[in-house]
Amino acid sequence: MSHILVSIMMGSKNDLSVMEDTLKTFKEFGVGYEAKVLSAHRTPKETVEYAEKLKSRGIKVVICGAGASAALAGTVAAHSDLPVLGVPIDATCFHGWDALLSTVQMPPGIPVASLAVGKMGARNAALFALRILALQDDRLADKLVAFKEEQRKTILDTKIEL
Ligand code: RP5
Repeated sequence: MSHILVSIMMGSKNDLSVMEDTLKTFKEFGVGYEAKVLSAHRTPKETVEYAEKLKSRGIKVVICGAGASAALAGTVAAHSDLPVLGVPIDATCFHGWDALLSTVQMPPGIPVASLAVGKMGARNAALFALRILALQDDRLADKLVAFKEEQRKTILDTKIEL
């Protein structure tokens, strides 16, 4: 795989069943990533240390998936200047509402771009990050155009038979 440009963080190994769609999308597009389990609440010191080093290591975008009182994306955004995308995960009796509000409702000054709850958000977080990277990578931009066209054709070719 190519040079690591993206960091995919998650608050628990249990988030991988959702976040795997993010990893798979980068694989599909041949973009290098690393995946890391770190928790804003359970490993606060290590999370900050990791976030602070991301930019100097050449990482361009960070994606954070977390459930419950999801502070991971906000914490990483506070300790890094990189674009941070948050994926709220359904991990409690509130079915992701708690994580969505924790992720999306950042105080002005520390931006986090929140995606949809769950697998839709995990997939779109990767596609959004790819669009950011494609601003400086024409080959990747071409791949995204081809992907969109393929998606369009799949919808138009769909036959409904009863
Ligand atoms: C969050 O708490 C994690 O992101 C996870 O979604 C949720 C529950 O974690 P586990 O108890 O399943 O490890 O920090």
